[in-house]
Amino acid sequence: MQMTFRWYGSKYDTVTLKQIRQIPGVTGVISTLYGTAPGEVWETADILALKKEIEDAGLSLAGIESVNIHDAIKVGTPDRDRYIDNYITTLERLGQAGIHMVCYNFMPVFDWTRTELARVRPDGSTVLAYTQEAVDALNPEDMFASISGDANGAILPGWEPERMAHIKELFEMYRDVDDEKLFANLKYFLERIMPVCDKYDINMAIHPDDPAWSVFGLPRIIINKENILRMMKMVDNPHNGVTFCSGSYGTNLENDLPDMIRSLKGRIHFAHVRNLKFNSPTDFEESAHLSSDGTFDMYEIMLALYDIGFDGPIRPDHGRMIWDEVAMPGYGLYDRALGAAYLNGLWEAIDKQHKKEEASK
Ligand code: DNO
Repeated sequence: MQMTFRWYGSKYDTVTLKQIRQIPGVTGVISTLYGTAPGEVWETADILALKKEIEDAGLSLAGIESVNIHDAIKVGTPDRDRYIDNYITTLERLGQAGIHMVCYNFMPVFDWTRTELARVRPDGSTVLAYTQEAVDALNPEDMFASISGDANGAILPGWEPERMAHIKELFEMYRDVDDEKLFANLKYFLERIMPVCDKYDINMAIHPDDPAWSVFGLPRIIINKENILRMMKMVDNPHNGVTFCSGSYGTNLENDLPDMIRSLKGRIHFAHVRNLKFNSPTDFEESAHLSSDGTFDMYEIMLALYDIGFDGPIRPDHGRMIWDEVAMPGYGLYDRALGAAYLNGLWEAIDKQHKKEEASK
């Protein structure tokens, strides 16, 4: 595996590449052209400039998170092919620039959804949190207003104000889209992009829906083992793979994370590893990465990744806000750096133990 760190670009991020370079064991950056809208073709010059900036800082551009999918593709409207053509051009240009991993999601309307961006924990840190009761009590517009007011001035991925201004129309577009239709539209999209992925060896890594169930009545399909295996089979190409995000699949306590990882051998192209602390099955907060601070056994998650021979980029995920940092919720420097160091420590221990056992056989 390659330990990486998500970075939104010097125009948008409070964290600098120099700081990332100083986190022990972090060698790569996961980035994007954050200013581009879903559906736009990415300019080669912008891709190369991003890559150069990262390489000049002594890091590698280990993949893109995300090249977002236009709603026309998810809904399957008659103009979807135009947007797929644009997507293919972007992939071609990324491939030509030597980038081989692209993370995306197929969530209708919103990307990930949280109901609080700064829940205070007993140690005074603040964290992202979700409680189903709050979602049930709100409509999507109110939710957007409450979330954007708490974002420390940052634009949250998937909650771009331009898109949210059309939230009613977006909901209207998805009125006739159910799970089956969404699966069919995903299949159509994947079948069209696989040739370019084969040509440039680009691993597509779909991000799970977060939380892993329907919110506001919208269909959500990338939520559990059964559905992702269905997705792998429906377009059975090794470039059709997943981002294994423990914090997203983990929102549903019925998802057995290590078992899911083992069932996806060869198809996990990117890993987001973080913990969650559940207060009830529908109320959780994003605790520190450490197992004992949350509900998941992080050792078992890392062991499963090790056992399947995972060799792609991995990153710590949302961090707490600690030490008075002011940053995009979930994406400050300090707690994610602690997360990276912890995950590297688990990996080193697992690797050494494994090698010792092999040597004594
Ligand atoms: C949340 C992230 C997601 C993810 C997208 C991928 O912090 O993990 O926004 O980047 O769903 O397209």
